[in-house]
Amino acid sequence: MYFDKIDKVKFEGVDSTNPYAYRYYDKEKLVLGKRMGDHLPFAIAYWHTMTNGGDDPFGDSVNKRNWYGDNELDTAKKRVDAFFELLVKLDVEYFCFHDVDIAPQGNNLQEFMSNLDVMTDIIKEKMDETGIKLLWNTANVFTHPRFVNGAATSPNADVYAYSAAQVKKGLDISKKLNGKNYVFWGGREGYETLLNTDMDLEEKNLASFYKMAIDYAKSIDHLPQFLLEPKPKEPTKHQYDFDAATTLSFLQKYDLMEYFKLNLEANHATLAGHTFEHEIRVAAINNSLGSIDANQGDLLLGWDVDEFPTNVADTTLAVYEIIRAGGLGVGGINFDAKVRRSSFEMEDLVLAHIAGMDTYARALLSVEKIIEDKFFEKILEKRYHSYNNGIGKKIIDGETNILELYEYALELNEIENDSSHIEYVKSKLNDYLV
Ligand code: XUL
Ligand code: CO
Repeated sequence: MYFDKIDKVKFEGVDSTNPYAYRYYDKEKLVLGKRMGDHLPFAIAYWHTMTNGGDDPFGDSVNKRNWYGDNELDTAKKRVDAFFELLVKLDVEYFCFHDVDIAPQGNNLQEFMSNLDVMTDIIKEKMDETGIKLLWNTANVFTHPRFVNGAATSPNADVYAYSAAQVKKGLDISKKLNGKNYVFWGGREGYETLLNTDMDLEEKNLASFYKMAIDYAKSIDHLPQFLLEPKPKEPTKHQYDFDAATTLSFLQKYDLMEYFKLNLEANHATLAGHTFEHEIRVAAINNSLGSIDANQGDLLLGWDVDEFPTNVADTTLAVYEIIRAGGLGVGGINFDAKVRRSSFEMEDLVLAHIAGMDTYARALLSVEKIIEDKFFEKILEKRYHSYNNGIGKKIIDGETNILELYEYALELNEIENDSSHIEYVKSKLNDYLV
């Protein structure tokens, strides 16, 4: 036992004063015709929860963890035990990891690959024992110094090949652990200055990389839903997958839409100058909403702080988009979030996930009220009513042309618009928050 001070976390209702209980997350509760647990397929991120030391540019690691063993492999094995204990205690059904999170990298690629075999055998056993599933895995091709200039967009072909090898293994692992999705976050796929960058070559190489991954996945008879995770900056100044729209245009250009959906992250959206709900809507209207990385940024900080989500209003707007899009399909809600440096106790890992899960549960309950009340739906109907008949209907049906519109406009008197009453509309959201 690693979290020996913690019992299984249960739903105790809003009046509970037990910090180790869910006050809103009630897995079995029916919401909008579906179990809350099915609306909110939560996943825990291995990297933030198991390997993060709590260090920052000004300070050393602070996190108190009790899974350190005699050597790296021993620690890695203990981590798996602790991780599954946490998943079970929190009643979370999914998890996500990078290759480097779960196994020591050894002295060369061969050693890394065989460590991965050892560790995934152990993880598979735990999965079979608990019924916990792999939401997605990915290859970390950005931390090691060899990736200093990128991976699949590196100017160095050997780095490209090395990254491909990690992805090949990642897909083998996905098959072994029956992963539902496979993620590509373009860690250092971007650039600092055009003076030394062949953007066209780098983007073409990136597209070929994805095509090779698809071909390989098909060849091993395991094609998970591929996900690209947009992020505008950090670590590079210009990341190629800037935001949902940019990433979709890349996928369209290289004919990859069939295989990829998007993994959208709240803090990446805000770094791009968007809201999370904007990114989700852009994906949804392009049939590309795949999965989400749940976290939040800090308006006062301009980088990726990956806080656990605690803002109910913001989360409600995101969940509203997810529900309107028909849910996440085989995707899920991965807490790509880390405890703050001053939350260094083991128990903080539990409290942080409870906070995130209760925030999403409150958001879902708020969305239920929004949908049942139809207030915003009615606003939409009224706002676009000019397209229901007459010239508006012709525009929608593609049955007019610019000459007809010209003649039509000449006959118009001064046009009057309706006020949008934006303040009233926005403040109405507060009435639904749980
Ligand atoms: C980095 C980030 C990653 C990806 C997986 O900002 O979000 O953790 O989610 O590589
Ligand atoms: Co992420």
